[in-house]
Amino acid sequence: METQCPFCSVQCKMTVTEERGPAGRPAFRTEGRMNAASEGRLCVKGMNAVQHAASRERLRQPLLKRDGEWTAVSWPEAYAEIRRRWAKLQETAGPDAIALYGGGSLTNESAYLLGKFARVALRTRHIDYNGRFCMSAAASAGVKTFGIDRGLTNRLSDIPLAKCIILAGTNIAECQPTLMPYFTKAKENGAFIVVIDPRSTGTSELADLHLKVRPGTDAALVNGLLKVVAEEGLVDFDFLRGRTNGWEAVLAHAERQDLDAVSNLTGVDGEEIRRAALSYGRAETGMIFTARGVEQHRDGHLAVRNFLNLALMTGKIGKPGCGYGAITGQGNGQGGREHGQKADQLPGYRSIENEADRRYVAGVWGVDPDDLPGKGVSAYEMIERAYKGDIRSMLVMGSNPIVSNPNALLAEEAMRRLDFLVVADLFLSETAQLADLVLPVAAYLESTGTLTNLEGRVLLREAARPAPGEAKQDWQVLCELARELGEGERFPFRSAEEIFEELRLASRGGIADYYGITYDRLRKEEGVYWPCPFPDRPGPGRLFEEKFAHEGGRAAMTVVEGLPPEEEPDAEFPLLLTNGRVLPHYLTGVQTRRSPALAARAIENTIDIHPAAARRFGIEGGALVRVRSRRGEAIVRSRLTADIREDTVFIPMHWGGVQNVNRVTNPVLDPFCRMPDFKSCAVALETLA
Ligand SMILES: Nc1nc2c(c(=O)[nH]1)N[C@H]1C(S)=C(S)[C@@H](COP(=O)(O)OP(=O)(O)OC[C@H]3O[C@@H](n4cnc5c(=O)[nH]c(N)nc54)[C@H](O)[C@@H]3O)O[C@H]1N2
Ligand SMILES: Nc1nc2c(c(=O)[nH]1)N[C@H]1C(S)=C(S)[C@@H](COP(=O)(O)OP(=O)(O)OC[C@H]3O[C@@H](n4cnc5c(=O)[nH]c(N)nc54)[C@H](O)[C@@H]3O)O[C@H]1N2
Ligand code: SF4
Ligand SMILES: [Mo]
Repeated sequence: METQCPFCSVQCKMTVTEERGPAGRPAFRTEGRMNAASEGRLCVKGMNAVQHAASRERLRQPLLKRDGEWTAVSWPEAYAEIRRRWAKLQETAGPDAIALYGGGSLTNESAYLLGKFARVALRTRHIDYNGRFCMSAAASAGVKTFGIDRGLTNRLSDIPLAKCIILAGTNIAECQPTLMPYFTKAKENGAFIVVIDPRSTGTSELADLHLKVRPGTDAALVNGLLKVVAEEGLVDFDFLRGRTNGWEAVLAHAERQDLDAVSNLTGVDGEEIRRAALSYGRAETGMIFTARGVEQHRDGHLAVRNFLNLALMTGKIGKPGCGYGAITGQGNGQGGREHGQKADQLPGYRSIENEADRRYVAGVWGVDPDDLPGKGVSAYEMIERAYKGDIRSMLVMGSNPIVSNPNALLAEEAMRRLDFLVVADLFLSETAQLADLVLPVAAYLESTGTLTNLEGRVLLREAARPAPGEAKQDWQVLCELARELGEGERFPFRSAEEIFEELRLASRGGIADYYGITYDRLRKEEGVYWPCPFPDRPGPGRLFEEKFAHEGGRAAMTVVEGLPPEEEPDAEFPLLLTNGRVLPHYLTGVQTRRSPALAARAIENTIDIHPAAARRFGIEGGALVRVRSRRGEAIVRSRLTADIREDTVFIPMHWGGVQNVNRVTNPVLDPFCRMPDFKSCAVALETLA
């Protein structure tokens, strides 16, 4: 069976062979398959991805909760139940009482259809998705600075051409492992690698210079880098004058910075800031990559914009070996953010608040533009509205919100307060356990659709195996449900390809233009970069060679103030908590904890503590530790390691229940993009008696 790994944004291609194992049970062999991104490599998650897909815990039938007990029901019964419950709510509380919550693992077709379903079948403004927690800061920064949000401005094959690479808040060795050879190749070619991360990681092993930044202070750190670039005459004035707006103010602001103050705030030595700036500024070519370490903060949008200021200030973009990358997270983290799952978005990256955009998409959908609802609110704000009772029902498709939202205890209570919660999933996830109705859906091996990888390359993944039991594809559920609601006419699709044909039209002329891409083309060409307006021409591998995507062709620079973390440690909560990922697990762990080979590599959640901090707070290695913040507490096992800053602790995000780090995290939102401040909050530790 030819397929693609369901996990991260590299979307490694693979071949899975079904064999007969011991006692006649099916067994599987997985091998990497040649493709332009991973070049045939697979990481341990891809190697074992078949285990969860073939798990006996897969949902096989719709389940309805009656008096607290699950009862298997037929699909028609499930749809009828949804119709009854929703009709009543719409009548008594209005269309906005129903919300949809999507995900970045959905195919482009399902994500597109979910957006259409919200606006056309339900006419609710309430739709958003888990990518709000993932790509929103980098996405909004790309749109504001460049006029377009495509994660990588370059092909992966440009990486080995860069002579200096800055990896800020990105742990590629654990999160996109099959991309590591691009960076090792760059290093062999003489690249100088700067890693910015509060911890030593598999990625920082590549570094020539590691800036162990204090969590939440990246924007300030970049101001320090800009200061040195300005002082040392490393500014590319020709580039700034010819291709950007706003550079004068950014330069003046950089010149005013005090390197000692930056050093105090960020916890990075001034000399190291100088070395990093000189290495990048003097290098002939250079690339900057950011990921969630920089972005998941209350100032994530501006922190990314400051890195973009740095790239522009030195003219390092739009040329071979020069560019920027926001390393996309989920399998379809890129495509999932382009076609209307976002609260303010219509397909093709169009805006739901723009009259012309509304008219165009309404035309494709055959509805009156005035009937399209307005903009809704972000994922965490939908949770808050559910908590307050303004949202009364939710359909969750492809996410596990009670584990992945910040302030998870509130998220859980919000879900409990809903009148009617429907979850479409492969498994009885933590969120599904709270549902009134659970719908079984097909996994990656069993569903056809397109996914857009981190480079902005659209890939076709075809179904290789039937879904277990009565599980259906996500888009199929939406079409059938639309029919039940009397809206079938606008959801007549019999295949993913038919949906893609409509998506092509709906995205045509938009920023994320897929019009030139067809299934036939994808079968022949392996993948096509967007924007791709013409069926007979390739999409661009490298963006911004001549102009940026804003009207007038110039990039927009902006002054960024360096802020301290929102919650500075104090006597009651003396440490800064950050969090992230480990190699064998994926997101909330619903899938990887059900894969024996992956689960065995990390069976419980842990907290990394510096030995000096552990001494100070009387924590021994291997002890169960209660981690407390102003929101709540989690219980995890301690690991003493000098890899982390003394003032910082780190907890992975892959476990629910009392091990869930999000019981502790801070839900304050970035005002520009509504990204929560996941990655810094003040905590206290104590050993569990
Ligand atoms: N194994 C694995 N791979 C994955 C995933 C997974 O769950 N597991 N998830 C996928 C998804 S959806 C995503 S979004 C990506 C995420 O990919 P990444 O963003 O690379 O992953 P994280 O571990 O969340 O964070 C990256 C690094 O940021 C550091 N960091 C924490 N706080 C700060 C800070 O304030 N500043 C800086 N500069 N660094 C900081 C952390 O120590 C960590 O090493 O990975 C994708 N790949
Ligand atoms: N503290 C902290 N919290 C974080 C983060 C962090 O770094 N730190 N990172 C954030 C980020 S970047 C992300 S992306 C989110 C992710 O958070 P979630 O959206 O909660 O992530 P998953 O665990 O992938 O949940 C996906 C669910 O969908 C199911 N699923 C898988 N494939 C399909 C499919 O094709 N169709 C359907 N219907 N269901 C499917 C899975 O079984 C699983 O239950 O978490 C965010 N939360
Ligand atoms: S998790 Fe990512 S890097 Fe690993 S095999 Fe899957 S797609 Fe490739
Ligand atoms: Mo993500």
